[in-house]
Amino acid sequence: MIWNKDIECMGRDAMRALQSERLIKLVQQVYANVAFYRRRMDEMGVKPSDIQSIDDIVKLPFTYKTDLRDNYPFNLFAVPMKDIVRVHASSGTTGKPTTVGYTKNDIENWREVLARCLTMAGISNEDVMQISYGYGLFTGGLGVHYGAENVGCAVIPISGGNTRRQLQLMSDFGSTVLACTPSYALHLADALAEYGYSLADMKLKIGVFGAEPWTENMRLELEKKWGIKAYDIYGLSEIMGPGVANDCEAHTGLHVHEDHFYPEIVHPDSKLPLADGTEGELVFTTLTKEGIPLLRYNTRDLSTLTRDTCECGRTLVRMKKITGRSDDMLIIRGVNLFPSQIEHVLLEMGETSAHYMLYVDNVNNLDTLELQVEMDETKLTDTIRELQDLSKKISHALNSAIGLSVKVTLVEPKTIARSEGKAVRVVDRRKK
Ligand code: DLL
Repeated sequence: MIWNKDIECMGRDAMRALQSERLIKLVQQVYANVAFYRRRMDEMGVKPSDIQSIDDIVKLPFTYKTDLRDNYPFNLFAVPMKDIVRVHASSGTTGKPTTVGYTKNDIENWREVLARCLTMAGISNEDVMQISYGYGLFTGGLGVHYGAENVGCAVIPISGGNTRRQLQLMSDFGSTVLACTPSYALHLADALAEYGYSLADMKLKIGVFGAEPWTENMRLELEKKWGIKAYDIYGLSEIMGPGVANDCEAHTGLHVHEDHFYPEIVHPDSKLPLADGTEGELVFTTLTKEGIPLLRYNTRDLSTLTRDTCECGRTLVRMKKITGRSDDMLIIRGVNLFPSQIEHVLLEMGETSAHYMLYVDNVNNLDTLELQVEMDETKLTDTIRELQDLSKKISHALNSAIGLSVKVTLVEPKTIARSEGKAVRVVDRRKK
């Protein structure tokens, strides 16, 4: 069991002292090693010596996803490549992903916070853990994997997809923990009977679900369907990956590992800090990260913070379950998708017009995408073969750009509704 009581139950003053010490060091480090931050701080007239305690964090510049894109791939790294031992990536707003790098210490800290999360969820070395988050550039699979090994679980690194095999191995190997997105967990539960299984064939006790927003009702539903205890794990690749926060058995918010990731809530428009209990954009500063340390990274996730001691005894600040986002990012089967990525692919191909509408549905608890796109007036054709070929070509290009399969339907010019204000390009028909 990894419960770092010294940190997780630390008194507020001691935690603030630790955060202050770490912030001072961090600011010196990024000012010296990251040209982007040096420039930003110079522009704002802030010197590293102006940062004397964690309260001074409000003097520092924010960082946005676009800053990672503009510094693609490695310009925000604060150490030379020889000190980087791993690279991960997630969706950017256009063609380029956002890339992050980890040093050995970063991986060690990640293993530690993840192990704390899993322990919070009651997982121990007695458990057999089926990790059905995707392995690869996405942080879900490998991130949870290292933490589960740290706790001493028997890890089954099955990765995502292939429902039949997921259920077969869950039954044969006696998995006691399932780690995947909540929507996939629901899909697997509903598929049990179809593949000839019942709950009696399974030993599942605990679910560690995250990577997409889900409600408390969905949590209760998953607990009922599987007969398990379900926990919420939160994180994002820019800050570390899964394991930034997790809920405990009280389910009254997710404990943020604030000795590594300092959270703030800011107003979505003014970007001014908001008091505990008020909803706004969640912002994190990485207090210990070496590879790609970030100052005040605006996640665009909406939440609130509370600093009361939890009934589990942990004093770590809690964030409420994410209620939504302040931008247009969609999460499809755990994969982040910006509508602008679709537009980017269409424009790059130049074979259709740029008028499109994306329909998001949920069929058997799996998200599906259909893209309707208007034909180019100058390239109209009635030949079915040509239409099919073009749809396939677009679908293929989208798949390789965004990693999701999209059904493409070509429609006649001027058939997609034009909007008078902001263009409406996405119709999300998934039930919330
Ligand atoms: O989704 C990391 C992760 C993997 C978290 C596995 C949990 C489990 P990204 O691909 O960078 O990283 O996407 C990060 O996903 O800003 C949120 O909008 C959303 N998100 C992640 N976890 C949760 C959660 C991973 N528990 C983005 N609840 C974040 C709600 C979540 N939204």
